[in-house]
Amino acid sequence: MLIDSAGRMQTNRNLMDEMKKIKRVAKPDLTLLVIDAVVGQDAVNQARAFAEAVGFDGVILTKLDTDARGGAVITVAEEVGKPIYYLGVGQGMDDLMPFDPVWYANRIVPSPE
Ligand SMILES: Nc1nc2c(ncn2[C@@H]2O[C@H](COP(=O)(O)OP(=O)(O)OP(=O)(O)O)[C@@H](O)[C@H]2O)c(=O)[nH]1
Ligand SMILES: [Mg+2]
Repeated sequence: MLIDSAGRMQTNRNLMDEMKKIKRVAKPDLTLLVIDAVVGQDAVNQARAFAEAVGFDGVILTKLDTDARGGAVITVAEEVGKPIYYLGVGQGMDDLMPFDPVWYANRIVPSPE
């Protein structure tokens, strides 16, 4: 079963408390934080706040089909120490791809070929 919470700002204390309760009650096997690549470096603040308040096992990074490169997840991976599970590359059902580090590295720093 997949539980999709409504989105929330990490600065909204009531909604973060609600998220803690969802996790406490639902006892999920896996908790994924969805980060929109368009938010830039704020991804790091989001991840820190969610790690502290709720805890998560990994990240889905969306909107890599846009101009955003999502480089902040490198800081997230280093600081919070959680893997990236999927990359969002479009608006369709099939546009979640399993994280491929080589594809992602090329997306950030394009190789000559
Ligand atoms: N281009 C592109 N659009 C995306 C991607 N992921 C989501 N979107 C679009 O972004 C918009 C918001 O996506 P949602 O999945 O509703 O975002 P959300 O974070 O669940 O939003 P709330 O539930 O309202 O907090 C929709 O129009 C999606 O189609 C992506 O990887 N690429
Ligand atoms: Mg949603």
